[in-house]
Amino acid sequence: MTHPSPIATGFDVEQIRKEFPVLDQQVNGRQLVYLDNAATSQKPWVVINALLDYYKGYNANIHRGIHTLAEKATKAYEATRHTAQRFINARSEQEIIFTSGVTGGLNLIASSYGRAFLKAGDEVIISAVEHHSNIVPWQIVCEEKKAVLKVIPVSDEGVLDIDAYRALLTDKTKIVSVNHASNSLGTINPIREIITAAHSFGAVTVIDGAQAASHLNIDVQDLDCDFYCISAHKMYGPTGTGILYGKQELLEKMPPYQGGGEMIKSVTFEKTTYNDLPYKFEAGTPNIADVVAFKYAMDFIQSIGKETIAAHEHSLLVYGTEKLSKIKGIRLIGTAPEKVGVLSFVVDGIHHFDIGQMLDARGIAVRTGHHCTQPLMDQYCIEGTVRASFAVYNTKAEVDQLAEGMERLISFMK
Ligand code: 7TS
Repeated sequence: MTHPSPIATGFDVEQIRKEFPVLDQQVNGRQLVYLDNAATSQKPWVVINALLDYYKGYNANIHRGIHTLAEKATKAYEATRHTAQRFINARSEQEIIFTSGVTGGLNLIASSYGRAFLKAGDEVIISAVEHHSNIVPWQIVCEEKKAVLKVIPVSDEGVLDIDAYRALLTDKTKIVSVNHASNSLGTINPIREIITAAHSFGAVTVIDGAQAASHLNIDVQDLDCDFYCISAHKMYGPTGTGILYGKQELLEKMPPYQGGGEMIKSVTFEKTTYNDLPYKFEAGTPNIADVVAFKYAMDFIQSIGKETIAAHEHSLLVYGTEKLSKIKGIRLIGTAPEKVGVLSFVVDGIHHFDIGQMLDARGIAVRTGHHCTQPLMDQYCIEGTVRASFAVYNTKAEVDQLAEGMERLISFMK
């Protein structure tokens, strides 16, 4: 979304903040300013109430019971699958697998698809801006299969070098796995171009949507990606659940990832036949409560509208970039023209952990460190950054508080 449309009239951030009870508190004697949304977002009442309602009213194991509570729980669980299918415009609900989150989804693809279809000499391409969870699973399977892992380079601004990517693609490329948006820099990657180029070499594409799902429109049919992974907790939903989307024909031919209850049709000691999609990939009792509540997070996003959310966050990004750039001593890390609401920065001579602690003393929650992107930090020759990341409930006044906090801290320390 290059130029988000103006914020819709009727968008009232103060009204939205009331939906998030955790925001209404003092931290270290100051009103909480929560700017760590790329790590995890806060939860609205509808999600909290869905969890309460489930545990208070119809907690039961799903798919197997015929009693009333089991049926109610099964319906609620499957209702989330239906909502998820529409949320990303998958062709069918069979293409929606519930996982523990993006990490769970990527490991499933690497272990199942990677182990089954990679062979010695094959190539897997990732990018320089990946989170460790989109690096390590591929390293594990590449090592096992003697396949080669290649990396798309990134410019100093944080933009992937697409010419270099095209030069990496060969007939040996079997998988291309990149994120939709970078958690450390905020860069929105040109995934449509990446997907089309990969397909022209017959490679399958995996998109890590952890940082995109609550900000950008996702239409998996339009993108034509083969796999897409999402974590619920980064989009106002509960921790411990997420979606793996996969094209049906690929999921059908993949072997199961884990064995156990639910994923089978019949078991004898001689042979097991596996269940149909999506259950083939959902072994054991799943995270029922969190999946049930996840529906309400998606409904919450849709009720505001992704474009409205993106426009609001973009205005905070533009405002914050301008404010922080003016503060002497701050160096922004990641200045790509297309970004989600992530502001990463360093201050030469002050360690990012110290900055994080001093901001916390003023009630401001930011992330510090390498953000699970160590190779990317190595490229910038830094250990880590301070990262402020925005969600629908953040305000310009909060950005002012961050800027004021930084100004005071720098003048105090230098
Ligand atoms: N991919 C990206 C791009 C991410 O930002 C994260 C989490 C993951 C994958 C893993 O997601 P999970 O839900 O399975 O843990 N990123 C961060 C972060 O930036 N700070 O804390 C977690």
